[in-house]
Amino acid sequence: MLKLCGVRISNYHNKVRLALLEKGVEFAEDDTCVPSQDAAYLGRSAMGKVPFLEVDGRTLTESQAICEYLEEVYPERPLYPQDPWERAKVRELVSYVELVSRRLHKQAFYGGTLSDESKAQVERELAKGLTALSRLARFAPMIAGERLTLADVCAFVHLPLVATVTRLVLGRDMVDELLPRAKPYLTALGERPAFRRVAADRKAAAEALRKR
Ligand SMILES: N[C@@H](CCC(=O)N[C@@H](CS)C(=O)NCC(=O)O)C(=O)O
Repeated sequence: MLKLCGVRISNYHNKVRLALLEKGVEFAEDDTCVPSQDAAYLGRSAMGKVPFLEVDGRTLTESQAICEYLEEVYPERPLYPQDPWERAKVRELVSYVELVSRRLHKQAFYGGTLSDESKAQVERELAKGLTALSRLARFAPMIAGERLTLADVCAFVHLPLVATVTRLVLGRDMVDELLPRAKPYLTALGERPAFRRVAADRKAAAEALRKR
């Protein structure tokens, strides 16, 4: 039995959770695992991060590695196309923006301050990434074409977060400005049962955190 460990406010955790749900893979969950540098925790997650997947007593970290593993072991409801080129194009679509925007989290969520220079650099890189994404994204109706892929899963968990942090730190919603087609697409995606469920659970987890 698989067990997904992490927290439901994490976009990476939600990426794996959505992949599991959309693929129809049975899994257990421990949504109380918070990142930690304790030795015991590091034995389960070498970087001390979430999420990680427990598989028969072994653990696997890194959301992308986990999703690729799931794809190989549970190919029945694929989240990648068959064609190698199209598969690569799905991977390309998930590469451009999220990690860059993460550099804004320190100021957006953790009370830190970024220098104007750092902010300007992130803003420039994000503008490039979002513009590139707007060139490649098909929205037909899914981001890579007709069928749901892991790129949609990633878009759903990452793009709203990018929008939030750019609004909070840079004073502009860069997703709305540079990828305006994302909004109706994300709304439609959010109507799929698995996506609706993960979004509702993320909201509940965020509210619970605020009340603490
Ligand atoms: N590349 C990793 C990133 C995981 C990650 O950064 N998770 C965050 C929570 S959203 C975390 O555990 N942060 C704690 C830390 O950086 O120590 C993945 O894709 O799984």
